[in-house]
Amino acid sequence: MADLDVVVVGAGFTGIYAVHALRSAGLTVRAFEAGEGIGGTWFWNCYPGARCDVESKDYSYAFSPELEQEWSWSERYPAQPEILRYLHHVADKFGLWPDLQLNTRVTACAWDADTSTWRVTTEPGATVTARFVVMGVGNLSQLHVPDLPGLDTFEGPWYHTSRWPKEGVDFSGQRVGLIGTGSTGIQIAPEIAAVAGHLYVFQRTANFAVPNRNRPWQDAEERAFKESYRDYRQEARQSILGVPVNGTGKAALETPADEREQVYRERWKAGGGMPFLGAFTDVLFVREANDTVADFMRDRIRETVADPEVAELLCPTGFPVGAKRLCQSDDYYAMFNSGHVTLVDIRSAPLESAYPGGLKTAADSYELDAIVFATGFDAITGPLFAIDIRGAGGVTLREAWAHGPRTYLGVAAAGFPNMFIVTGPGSPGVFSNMVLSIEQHVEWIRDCVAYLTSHGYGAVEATTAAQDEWMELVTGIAYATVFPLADSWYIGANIPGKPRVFTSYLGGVASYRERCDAVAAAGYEGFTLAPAR
Ligand code: N01
Repeated sequence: MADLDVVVVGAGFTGIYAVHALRSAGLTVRAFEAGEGIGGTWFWNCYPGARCDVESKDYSYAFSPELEQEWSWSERYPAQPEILRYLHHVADKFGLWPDLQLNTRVTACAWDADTSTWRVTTEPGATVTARFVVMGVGNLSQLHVPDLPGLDTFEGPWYHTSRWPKEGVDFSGQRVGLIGTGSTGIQIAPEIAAVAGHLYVFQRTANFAVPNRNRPWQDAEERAFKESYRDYRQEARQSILGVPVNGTGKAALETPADEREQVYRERWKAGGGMPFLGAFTDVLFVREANDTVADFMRDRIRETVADPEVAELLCPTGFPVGAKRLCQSDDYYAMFNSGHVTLVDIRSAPLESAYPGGLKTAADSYELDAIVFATGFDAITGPLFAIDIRGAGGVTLREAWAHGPRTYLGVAAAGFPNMFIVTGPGSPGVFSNMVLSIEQHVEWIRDCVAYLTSHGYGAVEATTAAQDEWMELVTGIAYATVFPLADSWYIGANIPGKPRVFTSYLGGVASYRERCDAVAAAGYEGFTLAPAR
């Protein structure tokens, strides 16, 4: 008999809700969390400026109307400390702490076919058995520090944004080098610039950023969304991205240029990325339509940045808007108008090495007191591969996915019975409001486990045929869009040697939910169910 019904790996938004949902279904469950606190991505990414780019009214659990009503978000886009406070509140309210085990990294999971259980090993070597494992490891938890020659000789401190010191860092008056201009780099740069003596931003690829227009919620706004929360959540479930977006319903290429410009201007004024991506029906499917957004955004950069050469360097080219995560900032571009901020183009003169006093590019040397890496993550598969997962016949997940991840519905993988992945490859995951997708996955997994238990089954495994069919669908949809047209982490392009495959389901959260529900209603079609031993 297994020690537990379910082991959950991670105590972020997934692990916290999984413990609550599975426990409420009468299962014994424990979440193991490597960090010394709960919160997952919001625990680790505590760098200055860390803030969610999905509105707080959306980026929150929907499972409890009471929670929804009692919690007050202070701002439109929640900052990292507030999200962490919210998650603590959830853990307190639902009494989850006894089943959230912190400071415990899961290092290995091995399937035992004789007993239909997983043997889960945690650092420093304790083991526990469970009927099921739920991977709530997140998509962006395995950080990436580029292999930079000489970094060990650098005499100052260096930091990765995803392991920011909890006590903070004082950059007052210092010369700071920031490498990376993705969502993270764009968020942290103005915060560093506000105190540093000089900030050097090392940019390899310019990125699109739209204004946040962050602000406190007005009482009347909060009252309004709380009054209609049930309907609003339902609307979110029926959307594409998991957030209701007010699109025009028209194609950009069939809209007169002045009308299109007006739509973009309104959205620029209102702030937020999703309204841009959802403004017209063809923006994410037709490159020429996407170019109309890109041109508009490049014009805003040129309008904001005083030095025309710097402005041109900051103008993204070569990939569609949204194909790399659309960044949000109210002050990133304007920051380059300060005399103490320098944009260093490492596309034309690559970063070569660190030396005791700073960083060296092919063109110049930069004397620095500190270096900040905002260089992202070995995304999606990285956090799963960090665990030695061995399924049927001892095959590792790494071996099974050597040419890229393969799943059925994003939640299960052939060869790995009784293992569920939350917001993994093959799901809408990173292309959706994560909290909404997490709740949908966790509830589907809870219902699946309940079904197996009540029908006398002990094991569930995706068939290879169902998995192949699903991945073909996922790939077919993805390559009909502009998303695979960028060298992004979505496609694995940011990690040298990683297979370049696009594995997110882009059909939208509504159709995805429908399919998952249909599979369940048909007695878990596409899965092999084995009797309990
Ligand atoms: O990471 P990234 P991130 N030499 O991979 C550069 C979420 N998020 O942490 O583009 C020099 O996007 C790299 O350059 P290039 C969100 O989903 C959300 O910023 O590869 N540069 C790029 O500029 C996001 O997409 C929020 O040429 C190197 C940067 O580092 C995801 O997290 C906030 C390099 C990495 O950008 C990841 O964002 C923050 C090298 N060797 C994050 N290697 C919000 O909700 C990499 N780079 C607002």
